[in-house]
Amino acid sequence: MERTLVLVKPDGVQRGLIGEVTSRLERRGLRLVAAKFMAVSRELAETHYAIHKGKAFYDGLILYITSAPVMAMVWEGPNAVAAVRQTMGSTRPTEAAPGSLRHDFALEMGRNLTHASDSVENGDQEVALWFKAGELISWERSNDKWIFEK
Ligand code: DAT
Ligand code: MG
Repeated sequence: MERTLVLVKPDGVQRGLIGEVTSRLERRGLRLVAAKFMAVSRELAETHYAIHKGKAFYDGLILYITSAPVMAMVWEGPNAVAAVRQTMGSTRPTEAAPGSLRHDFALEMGRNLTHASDSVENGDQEVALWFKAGELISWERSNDKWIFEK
């Protein structure tokens, strides 16, 4: 089953939107695999955002993600990566589709509430970076067959 890392970033936590994000992913039919409320070390932030090192917004991004706790989660389902990115909306909130989280709750790229893996490969890597194998729960939901075709 495809898995993706989701972070409710510090702004989402501070604004009391953990429930809103979680609720939308549950409602979509995705299945929760792991969750932890945590402070993000500078080292973890730098590894997670290594691809953006050297860009103009990098220092601000590291400060932002380490500034307050985040809610880190793993979600799974068919096409989980694409489904979660769609539910989050585009990186720039003013370009996010109406009804997406970033459209409904954000205005600026530097305060865009959530992170979601952008490919299946990155999803696997990010899940391994943020969670230990023993923290990932494989389980069956009673209504899975009404949401997952196979
Ligand atoms: P996403 O979070 O949608 O995957 P990304 O991986 O391209 O976007 O960038 C990571 C974060 O960095 C993004 O959520 C907000 C910030 N960011 C990206 N591009 C930016 C830019 N041009 N100016 C300011 N912040 C930016
Ligand atoms: Mg990204």
